Amino acid sequence: MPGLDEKLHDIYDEVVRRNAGEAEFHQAAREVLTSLGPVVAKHPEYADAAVIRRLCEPERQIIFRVPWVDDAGTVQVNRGFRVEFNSALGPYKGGLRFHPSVYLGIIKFLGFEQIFKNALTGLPIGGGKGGSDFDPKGRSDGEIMRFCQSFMTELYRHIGEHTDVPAGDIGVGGREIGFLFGQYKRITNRYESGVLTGKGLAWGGSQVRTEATGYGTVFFVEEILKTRDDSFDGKQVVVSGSGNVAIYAIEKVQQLGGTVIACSDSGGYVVDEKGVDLDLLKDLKEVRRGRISEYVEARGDSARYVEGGSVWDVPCDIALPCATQNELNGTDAATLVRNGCGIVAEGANMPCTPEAVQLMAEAGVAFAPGKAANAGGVATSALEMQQNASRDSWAFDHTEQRLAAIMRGIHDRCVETADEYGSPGDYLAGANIAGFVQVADAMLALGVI
Ligand code: NDP
Ligand code: 2IT
Repeated sequence: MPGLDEKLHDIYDEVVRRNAGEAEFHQAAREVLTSLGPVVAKHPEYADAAVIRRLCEPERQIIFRVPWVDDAGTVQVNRGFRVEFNSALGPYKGGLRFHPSVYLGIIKFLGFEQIFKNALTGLPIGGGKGGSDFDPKGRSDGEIMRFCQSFMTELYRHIGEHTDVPAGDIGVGGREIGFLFGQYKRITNRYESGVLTGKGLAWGGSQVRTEATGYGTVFFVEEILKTRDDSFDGKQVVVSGSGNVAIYAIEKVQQLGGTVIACSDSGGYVVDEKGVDLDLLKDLKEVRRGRISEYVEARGDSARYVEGGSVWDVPCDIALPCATQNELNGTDAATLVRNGCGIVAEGANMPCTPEAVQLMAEAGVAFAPGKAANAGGVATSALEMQQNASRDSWAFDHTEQRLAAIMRGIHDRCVETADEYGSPGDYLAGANIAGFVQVADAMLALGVI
């Protein structure tokens, strides 16, 4: 990655100073700023209106106490967050993450990424993110429900279909969205479907939302392959994680003729040379909420489990990091390059470290950054909002075609923007610049607010 020019460096220094200790936010901000040199050179009006400095400061940050009672009768106290980062293009939109590692810096990095990602979808949504340091692992359904109810008892006053529309992320899926929506409905006495996305199909959810992030990432890779007159047919793919994004990335790779030979969770990874058994994986992760190590017991001989270690040690043509931030480092990238991997697409948010990104660029690996490659999830959330607003629900095929068209559009916009700003083939520059310019132009039009 090229360095920052002087003006952008000053902005980065200010971000670091004003957000002390928030390493992930610094990293996300730096990654975008690094792409903006040619943009500020061409458009001095952005600097004059302090657009970048305003973009780096969230419009609103909410931090609150979440008290709840566990099954043993003990009072637990967690911390809740919602960072409403930018509403130039529409209501704040972005997921909620429940994971013990959550603190303000994680939510800020995710909210910042979300601004540009949401702009790239071409749909009218601003950027935000929220969550809690609550750890759902090992908790009963009753504990999850009481936690969600307490979380919403504070959050409800800050959100709304025209204000801020949360959805899922790590640790938040259909079950949690149900409990959150139920509490919102009860407190407000409104059946306001558009206040949350990722709802169940029976109560305002959209077809394809569950699948959308993973499918969208694979559609994006399909577009990269098409530029090389290639396809998924016969490709060996490694996917990290085994949650929502990973499972539906695996499903779409298999539908398109590729073979996923490894996936993981935070305990370790499995290698299955015959290809991952998706029915088994779904039952293990979506129904039983078990550990990936149990996959091997059920699968038998074709699979092996490696505790700890790095799933990126498994040779592949295409790598899809779909677990969490900074899960693919410089060493992993070097291993992937050595093993002949040609495409890395981020299903997760910021899974590749800056060292990994640089190494891949130098080695000519096509790198699709998360804000482009995983935008299918939030795009389909925006389609869910459209259906809620018109009290309609669309068929699966129609919705999937919309998703595929959106991913094609994002791909092409990245390519065209990278060309226009002198970095042909650089999806990272293309995504950062295209997302930035759209938000920056809206901010200019709206005045200094
Ligand atoms: P899930 O909670 O469904 O799954 C997360 C997966 O990643 C699990 O396999 C989990 O393993 C693993 N994981 C989580 N944290 C860590 C960690 N610290 N170290 C190692 N492994 C970890 O979440 P999602 O699939 O929804 O999200 C995955 C990624 O995709 C995140 O980066 C998220 O921000 C991003 N994303 C999600 C979207 C969505 O629509 N859900 C949309 C766009 C991006 P374990 O169970 O052992 O913790
Ligand atoms: O990171 C993301 O884009 C998400 N977790 C999905 C956000 C959403 O509002 O659907």
